[in-house]
Amino acid sequence: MKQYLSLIFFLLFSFGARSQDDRPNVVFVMSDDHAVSAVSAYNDWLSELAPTPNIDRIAKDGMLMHATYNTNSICGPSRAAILTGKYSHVNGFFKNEKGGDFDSSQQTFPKIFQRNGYNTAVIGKWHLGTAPTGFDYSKVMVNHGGQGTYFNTVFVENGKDTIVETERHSTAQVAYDAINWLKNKRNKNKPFMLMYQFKAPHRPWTPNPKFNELYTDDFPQHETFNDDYEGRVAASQNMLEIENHMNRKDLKVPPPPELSAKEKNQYYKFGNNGEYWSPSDTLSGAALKSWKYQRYIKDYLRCVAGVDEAVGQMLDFLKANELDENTIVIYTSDQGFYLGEHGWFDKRWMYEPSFRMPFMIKYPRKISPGSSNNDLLLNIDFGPTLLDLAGIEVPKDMQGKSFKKQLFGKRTNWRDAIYYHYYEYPFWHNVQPHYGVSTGKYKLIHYYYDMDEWELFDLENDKNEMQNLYGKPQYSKITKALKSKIKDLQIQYGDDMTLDEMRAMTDVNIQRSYSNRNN
Ligand code: SGN
Ligand code: CA
Repeated sequence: MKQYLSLIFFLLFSFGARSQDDRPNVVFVMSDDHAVSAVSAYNDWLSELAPTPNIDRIAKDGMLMHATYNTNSICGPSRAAILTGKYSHVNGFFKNEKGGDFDSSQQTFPKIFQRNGYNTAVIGKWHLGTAPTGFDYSKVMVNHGGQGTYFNTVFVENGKDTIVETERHSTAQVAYDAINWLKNKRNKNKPFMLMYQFKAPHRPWTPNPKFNELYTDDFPQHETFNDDYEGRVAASQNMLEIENHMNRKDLKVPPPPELSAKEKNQYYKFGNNGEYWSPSDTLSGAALKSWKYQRYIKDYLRCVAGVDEAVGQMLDFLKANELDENTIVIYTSDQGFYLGEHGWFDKRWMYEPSFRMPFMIKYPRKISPGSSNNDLLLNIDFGPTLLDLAGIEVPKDMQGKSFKKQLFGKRTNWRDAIYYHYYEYPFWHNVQPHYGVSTGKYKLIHYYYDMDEWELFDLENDKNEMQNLYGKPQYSKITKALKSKIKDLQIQYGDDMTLDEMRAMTDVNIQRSYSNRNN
């Protein structure tokens, strides 16, 4: 009898294991600050000049999402929102600076994958303070305040061993480690869920030297490059102008050789707060602004070229190892970025270039190649969607929604508006805390911290968001409707605090656990 029982258990177990083997693998690729306009699949204004053929292969083989947005457009907060499927005020990680560390004891989608028999790993940029949880393997950047550096990147492996990588540029290192995990470290009896996340193309935009000769010709400037911010008070108070807030490190201006380490640091930082500098006596005004822009955009796009190469290596690896048919591959970025739109670099604003994220996904078994979708998606939807694709139940308390139906080309009732809330102020870049709503056709933003300013944009007729229509009588009806939509969404997501309570979140002052900022 005992023998029979164990035979039955054996059979049950092996069938269980076999059905698990059929579940899709996941490779979630995320870069840092990669704007939609710098992903050529989107056919945006930089596409022809700076193609990303490998990243675009994901869209060609799968679906390109045209309207994916962020709930809070900076690094840690976006990553926390992705992991938890929840807005910042719910997952507790609402700013990078002095907002404390991510509460890693809470529910995240990788933990749920792991609990359901997946082998899980995270490699690369993490930037959440606490060590990753929910991963069987982790190797994340810890130096420069958790940002990591482009060279001599310091990683912590599995929460304990510190490794300084001196051989490769950080992009090449992360790509190498990701493929190495798939090849040599994962448990091949289980489906896998791998997240690998580049530092590139984050500030200070230091490319792998092998790309230094790429882009010799100058790039055009965006049509809003010389924006004067008329009618947009918060925007006029920014500190992220290419002309006025880029420092010498950003633009790779070598310091005089006699400087001490401390002086060198000061030299490089010069410019952050609007201090005037020029690399030569003859360069000033519009010519200086244009020189800074060219240095910036070329280095940024060279960093993107490194990411593109790395993505190609992963796609080739999956194919060569017959893993591509049953593996979901996603490419996204933690948020968008300004590449000279409004004269800016950086992110944070609810304006399109930073609010919007690239997102494409391939899953040859289930998603039609060359397909696309225009529904309003949020970063908090990624976790629910991946769980749903893997046949795992999505917890009710996740605020994002699965968009599996869209991926399979099915019609579905979907949200008609998306809600946004940004908190970090004034450091870095002096972006006023704000919340708002977008329907894809109209956007209403409220800047509330130490001003009371509203902005309304007609996105169909003013895609660059230059004309603030708030207060114009012919828009009073739509403004009223959008304000009530904001109320509804604030109640739905539990963000219905008083303005004072919201301001208090901006004022929170809890040091991050990383102290190593100067590497
Ligand atoms: C660094 C950058 C800022 C940037 C933040 C946040 N300064 O502090 O320009 O806004 O990161 O970026 S730097 O001189 O240190 O590069 S995020 O991607 O982590 O949100
Ligand atoms: Ca970022």
